[in-house]
Amino acid sequence: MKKKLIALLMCFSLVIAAGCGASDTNSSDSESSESAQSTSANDSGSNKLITIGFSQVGAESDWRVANTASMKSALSEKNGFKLIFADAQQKQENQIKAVRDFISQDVDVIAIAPVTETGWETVLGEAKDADIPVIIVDRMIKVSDDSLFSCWVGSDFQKEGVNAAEWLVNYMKEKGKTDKQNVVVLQGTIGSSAEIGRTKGFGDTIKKYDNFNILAQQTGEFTQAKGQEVMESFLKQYNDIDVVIAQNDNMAFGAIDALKAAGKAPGKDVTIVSFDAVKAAFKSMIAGDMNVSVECNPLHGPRVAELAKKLMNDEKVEKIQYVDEKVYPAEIAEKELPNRQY
Ligand code: GYE
Repeated sequence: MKKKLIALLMCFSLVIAAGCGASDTNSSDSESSESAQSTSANDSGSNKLITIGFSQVGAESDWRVANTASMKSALSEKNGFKLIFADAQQKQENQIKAVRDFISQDVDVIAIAPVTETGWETVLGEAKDADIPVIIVDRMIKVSDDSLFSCWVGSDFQKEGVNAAEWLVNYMKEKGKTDKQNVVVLQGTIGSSAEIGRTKGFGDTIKKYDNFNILAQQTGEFTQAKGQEVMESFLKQYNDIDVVIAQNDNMAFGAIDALKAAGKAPGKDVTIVSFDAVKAAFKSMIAGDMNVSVECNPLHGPRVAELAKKLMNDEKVEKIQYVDEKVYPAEIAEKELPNRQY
């Protein structure tokens, strides 16, 4: 908070200087009190925008687009922010450049939705030296020193993975399918917490059940095109796939297209389990192509705005905040679609 202390001292000396000027010259009383007033208005922060640099992952999925929209609308001028937005096109090196840019522009706060968990120490050390608080959004980071970021808000990805596995086990039980179920997993960006948590949560849970067998897992980079491509290659390698776990809805849409092109019926011959629960997934469930989507909430904008304001006011913030999420199976998709916000 060194930076804020300096700013406070500067404002304080300005107020004193304005006061001294008035008594020295004994003139233009109203003028000096006016300037002192406008200084104190800035002091209270009432009309000063908080400049926030936000390094976003990219625009790889419906989830990401909804997350960007939420951040942009919450971090608006109307709400007291000047947002500098940088799209990293799914590359961490672009994020590191963006953060350095934010530091050189001397922003008040930095927000990062990190592509991967590791590799942040150096640049966050630079932000810390510049006394700029850092809010991590969505995916997590792995750093040895917790003081390199102020707080984090996002999802419990491992729990999402566990929820997906438990849903699948119950679904097969209810269908009376006790024979061996062959599973393929379309993973997200390797090294991102969304991928790490979902892979671990699903894998650790499903291995407790003898009738499930993970045939293969491979990354589809969280995009529809790559999801389709990887599914096509799985279909060439294996002719007995019973279940597809797609670590986001967009990869599931790609996999559904690949299955249909191969003459299979997704949602029926092959069970489709997905993550995010974006509107298009509800439509896919209503069409009978997808069986379930495990919710992942992208609407972090208002939470980040609140955290940024608190940090600027030197208020205490919770270090780690998880958002609540549900599981949406196809049976309730029609009823739930009108309530979905993204
Ligand atoms: O599931 C996926 C996006 O990090 C939670 O990133 C996010 C994931 C989300 O590309 O659709």
